[in-house]
Amino acid sequence: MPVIARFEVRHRNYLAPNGSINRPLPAFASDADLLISLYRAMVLLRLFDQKAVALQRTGRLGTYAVSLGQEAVSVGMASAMREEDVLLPSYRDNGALIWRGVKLEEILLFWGGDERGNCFSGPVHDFPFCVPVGSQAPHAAGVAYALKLRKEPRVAVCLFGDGATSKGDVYEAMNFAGVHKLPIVFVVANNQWAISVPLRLQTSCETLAQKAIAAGFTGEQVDGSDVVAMRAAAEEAVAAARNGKGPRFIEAVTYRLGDHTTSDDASRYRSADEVQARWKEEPIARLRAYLVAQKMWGKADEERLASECHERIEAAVERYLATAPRRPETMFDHLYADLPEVYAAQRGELAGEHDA
Ligand SMILES: Cc1ncc(C[n+]2csc(CCOP(=O)(O)OP(=O)(O)O)c2C)c(N)n1
Ligand SMILES: [Mg+2]
Repeated sequence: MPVIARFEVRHRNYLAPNGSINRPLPAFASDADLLISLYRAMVLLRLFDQKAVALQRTGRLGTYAVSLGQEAVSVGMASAMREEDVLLPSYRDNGALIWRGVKLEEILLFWGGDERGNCFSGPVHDFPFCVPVGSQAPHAAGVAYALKLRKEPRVAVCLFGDGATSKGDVYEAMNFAGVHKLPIVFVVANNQWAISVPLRLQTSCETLAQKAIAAGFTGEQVDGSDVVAMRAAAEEAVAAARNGKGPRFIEAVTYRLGDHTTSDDASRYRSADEVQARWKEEPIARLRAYLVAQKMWGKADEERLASECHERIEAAVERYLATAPRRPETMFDHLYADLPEVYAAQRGELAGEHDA
């Protein structure tokens, strides 16, 4: 029987785990300022995560999901977007939000249970954190459809995890995007785990990138612990989508070095040896090794960066803790243009109780 179709999936990597170069770097890597800004963003995110966990452990923050080990994914993606592009993040994409101008105290507010955190300082057209797994994918396809109808040269960037790739929402969104050649980039942060479910129980595919083939567009696998590779893949995919070439799919292969969230204890379902081995690949030490070898970065820079991050984080925490909670009756405020009588009564009751 004749072969009627053949497909291939490419893997992109530039920096080896020890910071040496595996293949010629993309053009942007000659811009030391850009590489350093990616490095700074990843370090800020890691230190901010540490502080957020400390706040949660001392009862001053709700559940929180760290990006430990996968900082390069959200930072690399966001760095290739334009302000007018639209970000549709999951709950683990703080790196992208911060890059796009969301304040640290706004992120803390949201995870502290205050919806005002979603009314953030990033682009107003960006979407809020999405906690229901994969449900941002159909939203993203809808956004991209609107951008195409309006003939606006903007791109929707949708981030989700490996677990989300088993959801109908993600397949449906990808299929729709392929049919209509929408300006959208789907990015899966394949961190090998969906809470306690390992990748081998998520799919029997060799790659997640190949899932794009069924939707009729290109899927690429990228070393998601190599921020240079993430940025390069993002640049190409965002440019293709902006230039009318339709959707792209990026599988960022990385590893979740931390617990799923502060409500999880990963030591109950995976070995310390597995985690230890993966620490050798993590993105921050990798880029630092490259920058130091190129004499772009040194010990004094590292110390200055640590103290700058520390000050910025502490100031944000102070502003967060000083924010007075909303009055409970405000929970009714954005439900209806005209609040039905039954809710108006409840609102009044709560307001009264609160004053009492
Ligand atoms: C629709 C839905 N089902 C279940 C959950 C509970 N849940 C929260 S995170 C998660 C795992 C998601 O894993 P993955 O997509 O790999 O993202 P990661 O947490 O690894 O970033 C699950 C099942 C949820 N939030 N939403
Ligand atoms: Mg995952």
